Amino acid sequence: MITDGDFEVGLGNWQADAAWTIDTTRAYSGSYAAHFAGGPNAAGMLTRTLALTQVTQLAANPALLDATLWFAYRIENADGGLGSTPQMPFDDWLLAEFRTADGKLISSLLRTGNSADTASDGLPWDRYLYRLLPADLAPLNAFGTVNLVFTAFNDADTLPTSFWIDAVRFCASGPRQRYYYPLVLHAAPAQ
Ligand SMILES: [Ca+2]
Ligand SMILES: [Ca+2]
Repeated sequence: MITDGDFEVGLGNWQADAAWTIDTTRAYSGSYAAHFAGGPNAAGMLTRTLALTQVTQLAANPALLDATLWFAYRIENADGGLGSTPQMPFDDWLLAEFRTADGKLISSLLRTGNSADTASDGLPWDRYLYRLLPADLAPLNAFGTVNLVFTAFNDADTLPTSFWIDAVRFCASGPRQRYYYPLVLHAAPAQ
């Protein structure tokens, strides 16, 4: 079974810009997590392509109830800046989104950053849970293959914000069956 959502065997099938690496200093599960190293103008995307063929079949089945996306994330910051707009009150930020293979936004999942719940003042790890109802699954089904994308960015100052992602799960469930994210992937991981 493929289980690269924990980053215990490296990036697996995740695609990562240089700013995202596998880190051993922080982990929610096991000993490793994906880490975005903050710094002036640091930017990078961490992407997992999800082939939703099996989920699509499930969605066409009225027995399907819902799907769940779950992950843990951690914010450590040295920057107290509040950005320039009420809609984006961060100097340094992290987004989680579903995007098409060519980068178009399908749905925004999480928008957070340096002024949100940080490890120094709040929970060491925040836990994200999103329950996708059939209406949420419909646009994903239309694409068949979608990217789960974490995008991180730091502004130009020398006050960094670093982010960690770990224990990513995607689970589609019906009344009698439960399919876990690793089982709906087509490709074997490249170690
Ligand atoms: Ca881990
Ligand atoms: Ca900053």
